[in-house]
Amino acid sequence: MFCYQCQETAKGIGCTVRGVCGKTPDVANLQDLLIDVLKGVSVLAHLARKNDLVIAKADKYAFESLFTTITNANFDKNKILTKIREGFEVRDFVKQELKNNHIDLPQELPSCVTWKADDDETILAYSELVSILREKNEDIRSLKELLIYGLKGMAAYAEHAYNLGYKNDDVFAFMHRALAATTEEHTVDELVAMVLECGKYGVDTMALLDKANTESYGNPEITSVNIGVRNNPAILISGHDLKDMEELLEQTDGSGVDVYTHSEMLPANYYPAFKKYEHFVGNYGNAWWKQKEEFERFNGPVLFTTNCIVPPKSSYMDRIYTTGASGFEGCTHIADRKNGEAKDFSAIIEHAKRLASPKEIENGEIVGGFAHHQVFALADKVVDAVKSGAIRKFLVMAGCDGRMKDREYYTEFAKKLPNDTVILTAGCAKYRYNKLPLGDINGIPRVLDAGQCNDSYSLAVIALKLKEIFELNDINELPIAYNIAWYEQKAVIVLLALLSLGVKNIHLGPTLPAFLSPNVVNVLVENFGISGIGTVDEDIAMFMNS
Ligand code: SF4
Ligand code: SF3
Repeated sequence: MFCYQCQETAKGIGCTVRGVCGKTPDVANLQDLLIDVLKGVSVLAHLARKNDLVIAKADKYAFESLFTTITNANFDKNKILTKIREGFEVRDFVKQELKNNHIDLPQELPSCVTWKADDDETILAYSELVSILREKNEDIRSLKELLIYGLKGMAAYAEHAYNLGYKNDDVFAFMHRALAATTEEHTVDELVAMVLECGKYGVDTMALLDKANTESYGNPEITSVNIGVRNNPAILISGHDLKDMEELLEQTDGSGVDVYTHSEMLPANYYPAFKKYEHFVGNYGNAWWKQKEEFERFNGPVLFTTNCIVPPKSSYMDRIYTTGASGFEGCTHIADRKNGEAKDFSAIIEHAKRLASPKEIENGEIVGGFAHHQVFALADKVVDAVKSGAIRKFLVMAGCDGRMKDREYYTEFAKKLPNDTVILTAGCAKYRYNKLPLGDINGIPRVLDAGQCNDSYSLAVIALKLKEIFELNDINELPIAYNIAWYEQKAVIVLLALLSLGVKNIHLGPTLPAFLSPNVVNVLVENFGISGIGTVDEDIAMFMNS
């Protein structure tokens, strides 16, 4: 196996024996093959689209497959094997559609369009041959993988929107075009252009998901979220999928089972449609990587709607449920919706009833809900604070958290920031500082949480609005600095989206991605001023003086 798609990759180079995340070599190789089969589907789907033929089955297969291979989403070998087999069928289906429409296939087709096998053994053996290291040119590999990781993040957001009945056909067309491009010979310049285009479609996808979420559940509003517990049996829901959240709340209503959010589901507390449920108690625990000790104490079952799963300890493994793109061998998987009907959460609800109530690990409240609509409602206050000098700088600190010790940087950074600064955050990166007593500026909290990682879109919308209010020509003239933490591929699409909006001088940490070759790093430094992080004191001095 060789995988270097996340920030915690072994030795900062690549996982080769077993993933730091816990991914086995079999699963890693099968995920490579799944992407390879998907490329074959996309070569054909792109050809179809060039001839005005849209094949919805190929679109759905694309975002589901990409999402399944995102870090910490799916560790289940059988699920990946099933998805690979489904890919063979989708490929055949698209070929047939092309034939029916008299669209000729090219004479020479890459192996991703043609290779096929029935038995697990042959598939497993072949999966070892489709490593990303097949591409020998380091810069080309770097750019192609950067593109694919951007697509993975985009696919996750596209799937959440799709689950709510929203889709953007141009996004699907781009996914196929970009995946097809990774099977072709392209120059560095061409691939750089495509990576930036990926950022543009990333913005569109996040805008679509924002629309889907807010039209379905209302605009997030300032909310004090309880972080303590009650004395009822309960379910903990993790991940990012709000449709699952809705259906779980609906089905637990009146059952005597409480619901708590975990990690990236915390922002569900900010939505009017969810806040109305009396049995929706609040948030339990912290970012994903602390789940081993926290799940032990929660006592009740845990539902993963997406990443990030840490391979569970045997002591609570029977309490872990997965659904959607997530999966873990040995855990119960809740099946997808069929014929427009809700998922059936009765098994996890009945399981919860048999278990003890959660053990308290902390108490009190945290405040969030500062997505674009809420911040615009406070715009006068914010603008006055900037004009009077009460707020000197905003620091965008969106992104991911992770388990590595060097992420303590972000807690220290937040603590040491001058009192006339405000942190704008989104994603699970917030857990490094969202429980610190950082106070407020004229009633504006010094940490404004917009929501999940995809709600970084809100932060961009806020920046664009401020640019308009202050009548500036360039988004980079605002008193906003970007110190982003990344871990998995959703942060990659957030980064590419910010670049496509013209944001410069983003600092990315705790380390730069291993998949960026030195030459690709140079391109990003020269064109966008991207850099890593330094020490807390040096960085604060640099941000405050820039
Ligand atoms: Fe390693 Fe990250 Fe890949 Fe897991 S996802 S195998 S930790 S690089
Ligand atoms: Fe976190 Fe996994 Fe990325 Fe949605 S839950 S931000 S790491």
